[in-house]
Amino acid sequence: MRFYGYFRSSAAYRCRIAFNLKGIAPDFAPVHLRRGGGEQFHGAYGALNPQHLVPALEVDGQILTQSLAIIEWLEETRPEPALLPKDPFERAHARAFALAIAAEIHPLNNLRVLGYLKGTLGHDQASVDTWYRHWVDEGLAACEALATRNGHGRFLFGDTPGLADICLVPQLYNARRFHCDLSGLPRLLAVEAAAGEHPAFAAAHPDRQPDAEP
Ligand SMILES: N[C@@H](CCC(=O)N[C@@H](CS)C(=O)NCC(=O)O)C(=O)O
Repeated sequence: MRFYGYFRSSAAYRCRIAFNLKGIAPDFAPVHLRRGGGEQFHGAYGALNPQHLVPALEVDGQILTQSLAIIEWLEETRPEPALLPKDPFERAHARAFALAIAAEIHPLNNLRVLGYLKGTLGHDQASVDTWYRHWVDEGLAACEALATRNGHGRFLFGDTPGLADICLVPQLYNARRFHCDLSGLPRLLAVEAAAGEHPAFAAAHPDRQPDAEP
């Protein structure tokens, strides 16, 4: 099993947490998203993932892409420990929370989107940062409300970590890098603190990856 990722990619970070929670350690193949115009576009990886995004997982002759699809595949092939609650309503809430991040916040602030705003449309860095923070602020405020209304326990949906927490922690890491104001998110920050004490989350942190850079 070979995992293609980049230390700062939050989508790859999600998968690393899931691998750690499931107790598996795939070989790691770094894909540098900035070097030489981005290794995601060229050479072997450019051909491996037609979307030119990380992560990807090579397993049993298959190439899996999209972090949530990779995590669902993991869940289906290695059900323990479970990453989704047992109750169908809770599962729907956990999936909705994960999608609120992975399908709503993250795509608007991806590297290629920020690059297009700055390079092609000619916005300056301050405008790009404003764009970034706008979608994070709005998106995380909604996540805080969802977590408060539907969640419970030490983690988002219970006392053990799951899919929603896996999406939350990397998004908060990104938000901090861009100096977003997180002060109105007490529930999310409490869950992040709980995750910080969990070895699966700690070991997945970008700073602890073999391709980490200052
Ligand atoms: N929805 C995809 C998003 C993947 C994605 O956007 N990856 C980013 C890094 S977090 C990337 O490879 N960006 C490269 C680029 O924008 O050129 C997933 O969840 O896997």
